[in-house]
Amino acid sequence: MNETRRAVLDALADGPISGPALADALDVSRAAVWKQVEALREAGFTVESGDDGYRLAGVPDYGGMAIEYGLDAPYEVEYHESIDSTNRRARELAGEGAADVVVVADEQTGGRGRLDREWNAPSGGVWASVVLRPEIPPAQVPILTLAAAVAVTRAAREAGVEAGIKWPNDVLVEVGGNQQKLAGILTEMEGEADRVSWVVVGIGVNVNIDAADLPETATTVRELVGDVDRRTFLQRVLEEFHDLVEDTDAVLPAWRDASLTLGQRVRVETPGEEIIGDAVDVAFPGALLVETDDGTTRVSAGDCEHLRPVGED
Ligand code: BT5
Repeated sequence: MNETRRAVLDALADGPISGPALADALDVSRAAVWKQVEALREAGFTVESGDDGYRLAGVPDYGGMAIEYGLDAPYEVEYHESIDSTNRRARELAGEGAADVVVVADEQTGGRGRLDREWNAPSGGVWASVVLRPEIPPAQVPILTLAAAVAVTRAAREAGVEAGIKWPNDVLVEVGGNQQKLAGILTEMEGEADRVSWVVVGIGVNVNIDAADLPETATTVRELVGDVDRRTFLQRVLEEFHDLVEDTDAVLPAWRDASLTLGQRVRVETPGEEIIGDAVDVAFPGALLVETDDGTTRVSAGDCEHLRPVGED
């Protein structure tokens, strides 16, 4: 959102304020104020105009400006009602040099998971891809994926959903003895050996959606606690994510706190082999430490399955 628009919104929220007073405060013409007010109304904001001036009376449920408004993170939002994949679009923007932009869609028609798997993304979910240009080597990028999982878990818990993380990036909820998937993260990047050029962190959360519209292993916020304010939910995810990106030392302790994997017997399918053992810890930038019969193995990537808690027969 540009500076003027943000200033207009803030002034209207503190309103009522007259057109001339607003023009004076922002040092723009009255016609420019009028144009800004019209643009806000078109974006779904309710701007009342009375005898004493303009006043902000309502923010739209969702949409680019609505998500940016009140967002305590320095991201610009590009919003689509419908798009194939927010990650695909974010990669395109990243290639054009974008930074700190979040692509958000109400629905995705070609959402993707890891390893080119399909991701169901009907209307009502939170589908968002953050473009970052961090000054880190590619090998450290997994910490950003973990940060996203922590951010989603925190937002979910604030919404009353007892979510936890399965290594590395699945946000799950225990439903009737089964762990069902509430959210997934897909991180993509481009870079040289020593420095990334860009990173796209794609976050998909099943928010106001019927679980019946998703794979059997999925659950949704609607199913668990009823519909929530999707705008606030996404804002909280982005704010928590931004804080962790700025302070990556805080990621692993937070991840451990939210983890469902540590203390479990696990089977991890890696590209080369299958590892079975006890998940004992996570190490920077995101490796799982698994104690096997042959000692402790450090697993950097793979699909993890929880077998049973350590010590339980
Ligand atoms: C993931 O992959 O969990 C990463 C998902 C990332 C989605 C976001 S949405 C915004 C951005 N734009 C994109 O195009 N993608 C990102 P993975 O661990 O591979 O899990 C994929 C598997 O989860 C699928 O094979 C299904 O079994 C299952 N699945 C598909 N849709 C689901 C959903 N909505 N909820 C839960 N599980 C789902």
